[in-house]
Amino acid sequence: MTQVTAYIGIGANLGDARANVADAIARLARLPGAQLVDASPSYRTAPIDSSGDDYINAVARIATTLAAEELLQALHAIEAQHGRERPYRNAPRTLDLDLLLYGEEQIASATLSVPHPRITERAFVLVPLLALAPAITVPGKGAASDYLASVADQAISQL
Ligand code: PH2
Ligand code: MG
Ligand code: MG
Repeated sequence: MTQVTAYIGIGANLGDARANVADAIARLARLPGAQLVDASPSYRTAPIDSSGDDYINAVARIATTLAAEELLQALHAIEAQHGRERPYRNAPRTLDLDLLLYGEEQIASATLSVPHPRITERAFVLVPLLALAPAITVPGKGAASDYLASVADQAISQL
């Protein structure tokens, strides 16, 4: 079966955020239909359009035979296992798993926007993504590294 390389954005700022991010990576490694290929370091980041404590963020690269929608459902299931609640948009969360990139595909459905629409606007995604894949391009947007300068004012430090 065809393997697709996908990138998952991981974020948490409630509870033991560091442990939640580490556990998310471990759960991705065990996900049926997917193999964890690599994970970025974790970073402490200031909330962007969000509130509460600083976030812990990372990005994982997987190889998967799951369809994009199946992968999204699997990510939601892992969030649910961490007790994720959604009281309002961008509320603090125990765990957020976003499908950033799914091969070279561009998907715009009722449930899924890939590439993630704000990849190039957020240091908490761009910096770990580029740590894993320095030459990566974002379908429709070009080289991810071209956007680093525009997020240089967003606080981020590697743990
Ligand atoms: N996620 C958001 C909104 N704001 N800010 C940081 N630093 N890290 C995040 O993961 C994050 C955010 C929406 O999912
Ligand atoms: Mg998110
Ligand atoms: Mg999300």
